[in-house]
Amino acid sequence: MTMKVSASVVALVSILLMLVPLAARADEFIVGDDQHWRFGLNYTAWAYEYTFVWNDTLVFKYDPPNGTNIPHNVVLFNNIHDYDACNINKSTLLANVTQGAGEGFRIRLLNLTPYYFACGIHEGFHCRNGTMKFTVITLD
Ligand SMILES: [Cu+2]
Repeated sequence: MTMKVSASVVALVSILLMLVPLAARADEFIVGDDQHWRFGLNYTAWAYEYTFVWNDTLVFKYDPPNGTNIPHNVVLFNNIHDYDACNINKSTLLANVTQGAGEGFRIRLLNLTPYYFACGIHEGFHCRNGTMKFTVITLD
């Protein structure tokens, strides 16, 4: 009996220890690093440089419209087909042109299915011609 309890405790502690690194991690990534969210940066290449795990946070930073800059937003596609084709009319708006200001627009990665991000400005022009699109696969 004593041996059985001890074995159970050891097993439980082992499981908890395995969970600790995941529970403890909640890294933040500024999309595009110091380049932020802008027309022309290759965000697919940017995303390849990192490994994203459950509960990490992406931060999209971009200036609100001020009369001279190029505004951006953040959209999410449901599937790779609409992502590949930059079908903005099939996407969901996550953050409008003003929400990237200040601390930026933040999204926690809580889905283990792929995320298909893009900028939806000018009916997909930024997505198609500005390489403002990237996929994130979140590991658990
Ligand atoms: Cu844009």
